[in-house]
Amino acid sequence: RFIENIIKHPQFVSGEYDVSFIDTHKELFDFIPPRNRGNKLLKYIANVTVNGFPGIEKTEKPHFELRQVPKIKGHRTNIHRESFSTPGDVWTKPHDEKALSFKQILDQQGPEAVSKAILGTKNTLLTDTTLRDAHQSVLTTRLRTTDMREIAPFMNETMRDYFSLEMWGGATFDVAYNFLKESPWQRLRDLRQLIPDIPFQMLLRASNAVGYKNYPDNLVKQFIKTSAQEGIDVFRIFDSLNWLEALKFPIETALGTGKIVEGTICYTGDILNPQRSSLYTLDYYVNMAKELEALGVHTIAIKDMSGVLKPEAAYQLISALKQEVSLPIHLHTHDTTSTGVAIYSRAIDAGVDIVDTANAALSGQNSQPDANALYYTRLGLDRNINVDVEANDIMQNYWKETRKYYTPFESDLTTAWTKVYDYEMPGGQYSNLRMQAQSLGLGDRYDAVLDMYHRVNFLFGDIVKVTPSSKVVGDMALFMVQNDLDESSVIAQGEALDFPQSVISFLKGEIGQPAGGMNKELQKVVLKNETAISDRPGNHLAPFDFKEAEEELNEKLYKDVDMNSMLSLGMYPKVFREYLNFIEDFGQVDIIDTPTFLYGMKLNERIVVDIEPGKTLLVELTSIGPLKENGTRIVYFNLNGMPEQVEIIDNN
Ligand code: 3PY
Ligand code: ZN
Repeated sequence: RFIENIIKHPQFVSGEYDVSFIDTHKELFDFIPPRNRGNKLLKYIANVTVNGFPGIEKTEKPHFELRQVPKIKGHRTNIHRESFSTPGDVWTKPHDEKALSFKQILDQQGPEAVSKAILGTKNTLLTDTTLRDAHQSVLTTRLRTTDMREIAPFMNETMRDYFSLEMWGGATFDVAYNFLKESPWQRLRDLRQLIPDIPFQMLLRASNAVGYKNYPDNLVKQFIKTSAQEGIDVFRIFDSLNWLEALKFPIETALGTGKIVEGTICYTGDILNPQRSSLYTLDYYVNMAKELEALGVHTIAIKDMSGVLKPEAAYQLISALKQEVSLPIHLHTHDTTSTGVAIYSRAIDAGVDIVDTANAALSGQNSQPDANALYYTRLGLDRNINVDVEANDIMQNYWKETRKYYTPFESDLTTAWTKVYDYEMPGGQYSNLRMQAQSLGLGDRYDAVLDMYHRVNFLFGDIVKVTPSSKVVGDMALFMVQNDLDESSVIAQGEALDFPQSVISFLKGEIGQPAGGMNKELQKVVLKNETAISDRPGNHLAPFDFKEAEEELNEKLYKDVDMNSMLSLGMYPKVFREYLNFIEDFGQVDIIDTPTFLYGMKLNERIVVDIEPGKTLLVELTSIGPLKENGTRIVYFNLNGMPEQVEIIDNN
């Protein structure tokens, strides 16, 4: 790198150098790995202590109780499994060390063997979403890897019978870089190491991968391959318009990895109410499931992202699917209306194979239903779920305390909300849209925005609403409320209006084709002279240039450029570059405990940071200097007993 830095230097290239060239150009040494991690860490702590954390109102660091981290050894000796040997007991399959977990079946016998094993299980299986959708829904995706790592060995031990842990994908990828300043790839690697026995599941937004727009085919393909290599076992693949054409390519690619591919159908409308829609009928869902089965997927998921599936609809839908397709059926819902457990219970009556639950402490509201609540609901009935209720109770204590760290990121959907049946809005969107409305000065008209969200859905021809199509509906609703438009005036005045970019993109066909086709009148006024596409957006995108990405990263990274970094740059160029700059300034902050990461330190507080195995830093904040004229402050620490100081800009 040193030689490369010299020969690429503009002054060297132009021949304008002399013997002092190396001494006077410090940047030539930029290949040296960043040293002094301790000092960078202090800089981060000083900065968050003085300036606060984005999205958190600046307060004194709250007091948190010491968190009990359950240990496997203690657990094994403390818990008497014999106490489960009563009728209706979930342990129809005793926790036998010799019994293969689904991870072991997958690794040893392949994905088809997993499908068969699922179908051969008497009870309904579980996917735990605590590490992905649960915190995405109730804590705005802010759960940090360090808080997952602590409890991971216990999860591995006590959730061994689960079908999978959903722990990656969806919004977790960009939020990790953007807000938590940590690498999602590192999360995957760390957890994989700590949880070797349970399949890892990710949510893949078809060709939008883990982003909000269609990516070039070569980028999507490589992303799927690398995710599989890094530890993903189950790809839950959905398209935000349920468009089969968009699902084929990522499904075929994922099938090529030898992992489990879950063909996913987003549930929309209401099969119990034929007046609601002529599109989303029972036949529509059964047909789509058959089409997915024909593509060779291993399981079928019904993804009720907004929590609008009613218990009786779940019964009818799962019954029909169990009859018409021969694959395991996996049901996902959100507890927004508070009917989640009832939905799953009826789905179990209908023979559903797997359902998605979360740990009690991160369940309910707009998250998934609690696993233990479902277990107790099913007691005395023929089919229950495979769950260790006692282990879940122990984990609940851990998650309950952990959740308190993230209070500022709590969703405001804290109560049951049956209005979601009308609005059909994914739970995660509710708070985001409210924030968007506030930033546009529409905070006091939020009810009008919600109502417009419902109307825009029908203006668009009644579409599936989930990332990213849900954002298009939200953006259009805000635009129409802001400009006092309704369904007819938006068409009448449309030629003269500048529509939001996401709406233009949707009507151009860039996120795909909705089940009922586009609203042609609207399309005409929104697109003006531009033309729409009706085939796969990937057909129109130039391939991603991996070579160029490698060259750019070579300049920035202090290690060999790996595929993970190139993929991150390809999907999130701005976010990833900012992350690299942050790391340059503050080092690897994922090793800091969450209270300190979010709230900084109190005066005279001491913390311990494990910087690497066997290397610990003892940090004490000793004082904060006065504000200087240049807007900076000196913050004083003891680092392993030695005085240290860092200067930071005070942004207050
Ligand atoms: C996501 O795409 O992140 C979702 O959770 C959709 O439901
Ligand atoms: Zn979900």
